[in-house]
Amino acid sequence: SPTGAADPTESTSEATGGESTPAEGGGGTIAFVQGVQGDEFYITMECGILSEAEKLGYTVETQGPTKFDPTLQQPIIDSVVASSPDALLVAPTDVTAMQRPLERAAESGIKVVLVDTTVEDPSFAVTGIASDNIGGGAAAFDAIKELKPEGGKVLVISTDPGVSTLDARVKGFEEAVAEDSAFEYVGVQYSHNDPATAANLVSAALQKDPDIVGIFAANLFAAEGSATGIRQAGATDVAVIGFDAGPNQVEALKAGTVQALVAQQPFEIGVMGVQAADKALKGEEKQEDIQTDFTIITMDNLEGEGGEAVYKSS
Ligand code: T6T
Repeated sequence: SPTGAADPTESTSEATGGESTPAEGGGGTIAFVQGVQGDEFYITMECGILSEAEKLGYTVETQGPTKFDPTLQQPIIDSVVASSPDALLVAPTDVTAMQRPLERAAESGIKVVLVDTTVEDPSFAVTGIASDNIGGGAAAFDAIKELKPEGGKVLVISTDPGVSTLDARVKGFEEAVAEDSAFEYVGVQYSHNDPATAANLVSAALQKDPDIVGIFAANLFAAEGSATGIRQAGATDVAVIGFDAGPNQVEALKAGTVQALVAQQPFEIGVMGVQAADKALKGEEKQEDIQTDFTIITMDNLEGEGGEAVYKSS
């Protein structure tokens, strides 16, 4: 659940493990602040962070807000600053609201690495590591086009404006639709990262425009809700393209409620985040931003290598 009701508010993982001696140059602490608790994307990222932290000898403390909401994330950042970790890996929940809190973290001497999302002016950060989100949005449109070559109306379900990744995906999708006169864009609706809201938005949109042929659900919870909305509306012929490929998304693909997934690389983002923090702590305070790849997954390549389906960002 995106509210993560069953999850503890904080989890601490001793990545170095009991008695082991920290690797040379490591031995410090890294705070990881997720966009939201209980999100398989950030859980997978945490696995990458823990794995690399163990290799490099860091201890990791993971926390996340119960909702994808800057008013809940800001106090977590403030308490992280008070606890003075060596580095902070963070997925900011809003480009504007999280700017000052994260700047303050950097000003206090913490090496800040932005993972997944970013803020308006990330110049205080060591680096930002994120998917090619514009490319992912464009690829989602290509997937709809492949499934619905005759064209028609298309809808986007996002979470909230101001989330850098989601805004980029929507932009990439919108630009691609605008170039194809066979398709008509009926707009973007915001679900506040809540699957039930996404389901209601999709049902209402299908009532208004029963001839919608495709929906781009721009993150995990948007996809979960969109699939439900389509089922409730009995509109089984609508193509749904989801972003992210957690276990539930793969199940939805197999069940046929979602036709394609844009899979990011959250584990790798976590690994690279720790490597960037480590390099910053060893003196490389400014590093190039890193753009990670994504893969379009359909039933055709789900079981295979997916070789030709890997989109390399240019
Ligand atoms: O899609 C990911 C992430 O990239 C985005 O910034 C927020 O939503 C997810 O965490 C999926 O729920």
